[in-house]
Amino acid sequence: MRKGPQPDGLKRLSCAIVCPPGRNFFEGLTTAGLGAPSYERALEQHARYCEALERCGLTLTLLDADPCYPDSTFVEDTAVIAGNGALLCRPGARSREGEVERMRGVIERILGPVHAVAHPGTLDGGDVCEAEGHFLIGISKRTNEEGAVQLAAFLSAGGYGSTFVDIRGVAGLLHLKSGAAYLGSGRMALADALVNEEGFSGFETVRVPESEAYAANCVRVNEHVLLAAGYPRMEDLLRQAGYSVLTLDMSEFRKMDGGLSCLSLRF
Ligand code: CIR
Repeated sequence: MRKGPQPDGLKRLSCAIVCPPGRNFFEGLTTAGLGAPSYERALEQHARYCEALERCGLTLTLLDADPCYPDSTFVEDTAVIAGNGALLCRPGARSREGEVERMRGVIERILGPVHAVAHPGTLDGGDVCEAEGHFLIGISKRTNEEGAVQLAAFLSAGGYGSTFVDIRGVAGLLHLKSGAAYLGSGRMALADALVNEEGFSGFETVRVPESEAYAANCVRVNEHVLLAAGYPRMEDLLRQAGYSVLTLDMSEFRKMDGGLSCLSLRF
């Protein structure tokens, strides 16, 4: 594995949109079976997450918690931002559909007019993994083929290529990025469930230890990689590969099927 992979061609990120969990966060969707999250601990973990993004050099737009949508802290699912602008998603879960309307206003204030996925397409941002100008798009229980095609067309208009990765038959993955993270320099952190997927064949792989599959949802942000705390083998792998790793306690978000990437929209 090559060492010292900074800054390695990745586009520099400067902004992130974040939204803290609301008091009814525990009413969101989950399959984790890990019990109800503590609101106080989730708030604390979210605050540490925001600090970490700031340490990576990002300026944050911090939204108010939205009690109408208990999953709205997972802002990543509401939009895809590329060099040619933003595409509002159309979440695959009905209870999350309304989250995008507020995001439209927020993103338009920062980036100007946005495009939007239209019926019958569905798209969750968690299914979109950017690897230096090429986008891997997961077809999942949340993102359908029509949504993926609409995203691919939007990206193509901006000069970006894309590849579809069908994860509907892959057990245990809510979104593509539940099992994959682009680390820069052509290198992808991949959960076992995805290592044989054709779409990832061109990448050097950091294979996430099977017992630490949740750690696959790490996030490269400028000079650092954010990693969930409590996954020592993955942490060692990343440090040995030369990355500066910031670990963050994600226990309460994991209870709601959420990971590090979903808590922010970065651009
Ligand atoms: C959901 O089921 O939609 C939320 N409870 C979790 C969303 C996590 N988002 C992501 O992985 N991008």
